Amino acid sequence: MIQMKKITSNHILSNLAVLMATVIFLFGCGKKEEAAGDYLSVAKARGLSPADIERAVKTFVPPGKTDDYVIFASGGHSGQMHLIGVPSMRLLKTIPVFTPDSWSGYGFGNKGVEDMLGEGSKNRATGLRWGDTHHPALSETDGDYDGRFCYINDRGNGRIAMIDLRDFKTKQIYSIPNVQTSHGGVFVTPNTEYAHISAKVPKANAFSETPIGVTKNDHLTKYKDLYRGVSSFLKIDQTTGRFIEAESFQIELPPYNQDLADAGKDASMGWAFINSYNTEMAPGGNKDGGVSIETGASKNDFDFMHIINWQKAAEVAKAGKVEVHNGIRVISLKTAVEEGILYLAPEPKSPHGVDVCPNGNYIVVSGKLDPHSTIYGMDLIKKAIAEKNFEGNDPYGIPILRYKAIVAGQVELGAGPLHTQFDDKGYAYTSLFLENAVVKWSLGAPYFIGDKAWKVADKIQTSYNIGHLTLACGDQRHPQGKYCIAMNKWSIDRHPKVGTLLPQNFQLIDVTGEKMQLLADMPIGFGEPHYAQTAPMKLFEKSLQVYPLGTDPMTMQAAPDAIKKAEDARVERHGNVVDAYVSVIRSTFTPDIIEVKKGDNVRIHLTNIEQTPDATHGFAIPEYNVVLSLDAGETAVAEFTATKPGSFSMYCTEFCSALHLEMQGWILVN
Ligand code: K7E
Ligand code: CUA
Repeated sequence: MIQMKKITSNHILSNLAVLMATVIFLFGCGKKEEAAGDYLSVAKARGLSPADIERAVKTFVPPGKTDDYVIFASGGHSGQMHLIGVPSMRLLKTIPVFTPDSWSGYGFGNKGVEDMLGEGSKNRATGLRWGDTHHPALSETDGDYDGRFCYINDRGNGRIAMIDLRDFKTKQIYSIPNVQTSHGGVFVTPNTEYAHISAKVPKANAFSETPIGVTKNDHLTKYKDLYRGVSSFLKIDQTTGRFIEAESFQIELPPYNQDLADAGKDASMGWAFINSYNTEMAPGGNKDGGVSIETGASKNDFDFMHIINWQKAAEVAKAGKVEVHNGIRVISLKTAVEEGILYLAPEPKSPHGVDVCPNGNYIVVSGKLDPHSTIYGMDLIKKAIAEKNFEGNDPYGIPILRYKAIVAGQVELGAGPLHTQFDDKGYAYTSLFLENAVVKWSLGAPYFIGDKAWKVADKIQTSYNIGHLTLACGDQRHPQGKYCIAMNKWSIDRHPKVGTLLPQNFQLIDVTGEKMQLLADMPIGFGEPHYAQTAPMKLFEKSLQVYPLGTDPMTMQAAPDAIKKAEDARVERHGNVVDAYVSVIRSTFTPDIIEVKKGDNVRIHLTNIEQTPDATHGFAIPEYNVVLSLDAGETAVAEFTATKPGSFSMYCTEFCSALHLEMQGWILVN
């Protein structure tokens, strides 16, 4: 045994030597400072195998260099979005979306942000300060990411936010009318005409203008009549990225649980696809003479994919064939059926992911309870619609397309297929939740022909319980392949023991070769990501580094209350409102004493008058729950009511300069 071990380690070392010689030959023989022998001894001392060294070389980003791609990862019920570099798998930044964040001064007295968070709680029972981000959708032009905006939903509260990628800040939270919760139904149409979001759990009395109580008896017996889902197409302002409610519309849907969704492109341009489960409409009631939702929702062998012609729906809405409910135009189920906007396709039991392939013809549906993925052809769907090749209607009169007529292929992938993305070579990659694996498989024509089509090509283990996966541009019209990131729910033994709440685990996989290769693990100790999109870093090269002096990030316009120089700083009193106009620059607030009276409404208009990238200052007032962050050139208002008398030492929270500690002042409340 000992002899064996020795041979093996010698073998590894000689392999190492060959690999390192290659590395040195390829990359750096001219540089004397780094000697080859050092790599070998370091590798040996750290117990690294040749494969480890290859991994290191493939993922290492040298100091001062940047990554090639950036992952826009949802943060789950942290409510945030996380940006992660690829291939280094380093966290670049967390963007606060639905949940306050004190580092960026988000939700702690910044009036613009507070107003937005308040607007984002419209029609909700209380002011919301959390969200459950699941599905980001980067804006697109011609079906490819264009780097302008990113939309992301709040699965918990039926909301959607817009992140402006000029400065990577959240600018709008829209509380969607007639929707209580939303899940995966988030995408943008190929030219960002609309951001789509559908309901997840149907809402009782969805379209009533005033809240109506629901009795348990009604819930259990009238579920089918009382509840409705919706599909929302939210019109996007192409300049600001904001939702335009007046030009948006919804389509009434049956009370199924609408789940993931995707937009058609190319062959399926103008169409949208939404999976659903619980088409049994089980209302729960396991202690009230009924069965649990889990049991009731798994009864039928088939659920329904909703197939929506959104371009036609937009025309129908424009023609005024709508009802307005809670400020938004709604196309009724009846109209949707009459106008040929809405069809159903049977899909095997409890599906989850629906993903449209790059040329738009294949729609891949995967279900947790079926080891197959079912692939629908858009050509076949269009033909079946034209020929009225229906199996019948659902209880709401929606035509059900004949299953056999629209399925282009079925591939046995493994246990628990969930989500699918694509590369640039005609392969699809599907996450297998129950099997802890990513499976790579070939699409049909024109990608692969004859018996090369619809075949499993490779499989790689992941650790553990993979949910989504993301490839470079893996859901756009022109995917780039290269990397696949497995987004695993559990990490168990993969990371150091840091308590009972464990990080999630991202795994970077090289997909350039025939066989997939695991490159790196990344603990995600800051949320539970669901979906993510991976975009080229290049798209964001032109993002702002400094705001033009006096910019209000909420409007991206010059703020009327911004001051441009310290000489203009002043304090004005209007009744019991105090307006202080304060300049902020290394390392002084001017004025540095603001005197107010108890009970005053205090508005401090702060302008960071710096024009140097990274010259961010903070502004915090102890005891008043105020902390703002002001990037170079930014204007913001800190607003609070001076309820407590005393002298409060305000200070800058960012270590901005040698005299940062001196960057302080006083709020005197008398
Ligand atoms: Cu599968 Cu919300 Cu996209 Cu989680 S969802 S995994
Ligand atoms: Cu400004 Cu520290």
